[in-house]
Amino acid sequence: MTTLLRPPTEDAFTSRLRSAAVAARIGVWLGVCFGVAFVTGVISHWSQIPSPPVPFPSGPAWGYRVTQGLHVISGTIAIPLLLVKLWSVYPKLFAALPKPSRQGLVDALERGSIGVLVASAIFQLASGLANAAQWYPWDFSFRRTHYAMAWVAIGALLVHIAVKLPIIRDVLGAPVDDVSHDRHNATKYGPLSRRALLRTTWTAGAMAALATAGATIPALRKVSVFGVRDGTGPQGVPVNRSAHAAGITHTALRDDYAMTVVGPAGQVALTRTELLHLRQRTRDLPIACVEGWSANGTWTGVRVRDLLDLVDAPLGHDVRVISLETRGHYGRSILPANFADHDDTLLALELNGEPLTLDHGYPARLIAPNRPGVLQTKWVERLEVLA
Ligand SMILES: Nc1nc2c(c(=O)[nH]1)N[C@H]1C(S)=C(S)[C@@H](COP(=O)(O)O)O[C@H]1N2
Ligand SMILES: [Mo]
Repeated sequence: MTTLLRPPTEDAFTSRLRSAAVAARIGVWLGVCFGVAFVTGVISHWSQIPSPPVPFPSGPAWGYRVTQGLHVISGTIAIPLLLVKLWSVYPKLFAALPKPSRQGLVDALERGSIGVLVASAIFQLASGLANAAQWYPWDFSFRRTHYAMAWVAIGALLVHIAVKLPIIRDVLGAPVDDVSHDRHNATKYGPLSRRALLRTTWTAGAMAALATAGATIPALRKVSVFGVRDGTGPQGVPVNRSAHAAGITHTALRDDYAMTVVGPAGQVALTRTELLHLRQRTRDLPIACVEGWSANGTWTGVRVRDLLDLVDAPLGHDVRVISLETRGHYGRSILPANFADHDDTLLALELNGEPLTLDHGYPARLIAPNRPGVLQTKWVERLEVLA
């Protein structure tokens, strides 16, 4: 092998910034970000299980908006933190292979678990970022894969923390410039102190948070220069999938549109005018997309429970919501019983005082409290009470 191709050795890295003292301090906040993202991610996954064994709560109405906003914000903050942390421990990648001994085996296992941690963490952040940017350059199901990898990442993270705990304790208990855990030749001062490197990292994290938070916090909209969604759209609410993209422009505007409710007592079909003649209710409820943006709306329409009463549906049954859209993945959803019977769950006909625009789900769309946007089915044409 020529010298050009030979990888560097661990000793070739001499900056004293690449230290356990720096890595552990960033690691604490990285751990917080991954912890928040994991818990909120599990909540999001739960909310999307069609008929969950443990019912997903139908309140508070803003719950999913907060948890999913936190999910995307914490994941975004983790990106600069992870980059600096990887930089600070990068020399380890070139450490000599452990000797075949008992301790060597333990070292090898530890390094293997760090490999899994790094790979899964990068996968989670990269796939999550792409998802928040509505970019799906892959064939696998995002939700299933991101969820499965979350367990891999959190497991590897816990192992990593357990293994490193003695060092973490030591370096966090000592001043940041302490050198007792430094590699022996990592002594070179750079243009930056450790303290300044950490400050820069925290600033990068804060900027990452600001750059995305506007998608969910209206007051920050103007600062969120990198926000993929600016939080606006027709009727003051962003549009996720347009009527054109869903291919329902013609069917939604047909004169013979009717909403069919199917239940134990048979079925009832209602035109939009007939729906407008039923008792109307108005509710303030957010649309909170899994991709991280959210917006409040004032919705007016018929309570789903009132529609279920028309076909004598008893309380406590899940309802299948079917859209005019036949080609996407989100043309159907299951409305769990606790949502179907909820006083705030509407088949909305109006948004913010005007008839729904085609893009927001005209002639009628579902809106329920504490439900991920992806399940707030638009262009609804049929409700089926399930056994
Ligand atoms: N039929 C149908 N309904 C749908 C979708 C869809 O693709 N098809 N997208 C969902 C998603 S992902 C979101 S976030 C909300 C957004 O609603 P809005 O476009 O009115 O803001 O609609 C939901 N309802
Ligand atoms: Mo969404």
